[in-house]
Amino acid sequence: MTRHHRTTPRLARILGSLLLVAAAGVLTSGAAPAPRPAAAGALDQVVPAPASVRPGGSPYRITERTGIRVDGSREVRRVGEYLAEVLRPSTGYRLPVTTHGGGIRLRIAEGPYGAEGYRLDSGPRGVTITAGAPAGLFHGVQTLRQLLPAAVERDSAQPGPWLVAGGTVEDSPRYAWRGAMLDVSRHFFGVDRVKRYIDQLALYKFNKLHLHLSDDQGWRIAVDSWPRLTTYGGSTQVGGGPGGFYTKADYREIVRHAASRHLEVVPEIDMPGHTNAALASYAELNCDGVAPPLYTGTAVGFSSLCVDKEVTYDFVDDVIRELAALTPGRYLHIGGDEAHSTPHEDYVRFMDRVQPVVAEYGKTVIGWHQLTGAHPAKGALAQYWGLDGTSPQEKEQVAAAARNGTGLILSPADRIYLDMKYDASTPLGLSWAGYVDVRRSYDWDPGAYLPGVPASAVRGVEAPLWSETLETSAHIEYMAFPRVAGVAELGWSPAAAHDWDAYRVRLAAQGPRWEALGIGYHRAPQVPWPAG
Ligand code: TNX
Repeated sequence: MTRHHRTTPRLARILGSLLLVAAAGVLTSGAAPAPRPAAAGALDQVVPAPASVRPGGSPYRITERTGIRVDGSREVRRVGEYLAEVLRPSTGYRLPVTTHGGGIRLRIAEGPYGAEGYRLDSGPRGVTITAGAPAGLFHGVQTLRQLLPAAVERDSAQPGPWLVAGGTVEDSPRYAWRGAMLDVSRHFFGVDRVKRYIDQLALYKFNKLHLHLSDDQGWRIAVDSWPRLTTYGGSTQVGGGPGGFYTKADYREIVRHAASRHLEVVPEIDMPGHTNAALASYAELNCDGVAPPLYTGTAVGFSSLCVDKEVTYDFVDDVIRELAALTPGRYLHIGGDEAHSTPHEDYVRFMDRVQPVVAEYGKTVIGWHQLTGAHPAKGALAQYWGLDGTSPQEKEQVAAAARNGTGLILSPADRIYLDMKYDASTPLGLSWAGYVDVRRSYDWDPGAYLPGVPASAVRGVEAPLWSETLETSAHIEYMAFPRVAGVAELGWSPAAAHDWDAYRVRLAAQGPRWEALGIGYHRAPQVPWPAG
């Protein structure tokens, strides 16, 4: 891994000012600026691109006298503490979080911010982030991080100087749903690995973490009323390793950590297909009463819950009740994809019975887009994972549901499946949806993607990361970075900001940040990364 050269503080100060002068001369629209070393982040180098940026005025300099001022509320103070935790190790400053004084200020106020927007004002006297709610302050803090030099992300003292370019950012998201999905079933990822990914997603203003908690290869969440789901059904994974599962305490810890990063956890129990781990754990769930063996391969579409048996619905009720009780968020994902061994009429009957159970426990249904072939419940969301080559009939089925009120989350497999290989030389991942290079993952418009879908039906985007070939955090990061940043921009930035040539330059400036954070990203040749 490359590290930055250490410059003397004085030289760095001069270099920093020169860069700021250069940055101030760059307009936010028009021709892409030439790549330059990303020492200090300029106002126009943020990912995802803010809705509006007005560079100008002198920078603010964080010093040993800087404090972080918050208003009274606990949630605002938490955002302040989070910012302090980011800044303290690299700056070496105390950065007290207090309700008086100056420097960096986080304030809640009425204004045009919405649930997640913010305004950031930076000048010689300080930086103020204003928002209507703590989530907006948190997203503003992510912008502030990118306005500081990449070395701010290191976990040991760095020379600085810590300049924040002068100007104003006014920002709010295009979509309310900006998700990432992690498949913890095919290979199990423990609590610390999930937290690490959450922290990385927070950098780019994601607000949903969808966990794929069950599949043929493993059941990963404790259900007290059906204990063998985890003790047996969670005991292996793809390739035959030991697997694993989350206790309820583990899961609460993930939910708590995600909430501290303003992400909502969306749990998925996939059904009626993708259920071999459950069927192997309880013989009575099988139509023939015989439990199949555990499965450690990577085929799909061979398992189904028994739609005709009452015990199936007792099981589903128990699972949904216990999972809903663990879920402060609004949504519960019931899968519904690739139910190839469930006859269509059975699939429809099953979904007709199961969706009301989700509502009964106070949650809103999400299903993979095959749910639109049944009767999506009122208010349900469908997650589209088709590709360019998906048949017009299937696309129209989804579009008709959207016109009928079903909201859509877009996860096109040949665009933002992060488990697809970048190209033929990618050592990890799959390629059933083709190769997905960085440009392909970024260069499409969610608002105009599916024909016949009203723009208002599109709730946002979500990048799934299926884990058939992925076992470690390093694997997750190599596949997610840099593409996940592009998904963040599709979800957050206004359509008018979309421009591959400008984006690839902004993206390149993230490389040194990822190096500072220890994220082993793919140095895709389409991006002009600064020399490492
Ligand atoms: C399709 S996408 C699947 C998953 C696989 C994935 C691999 C979806 C809803 N089903 O079961 O893991 O492809 O890319």
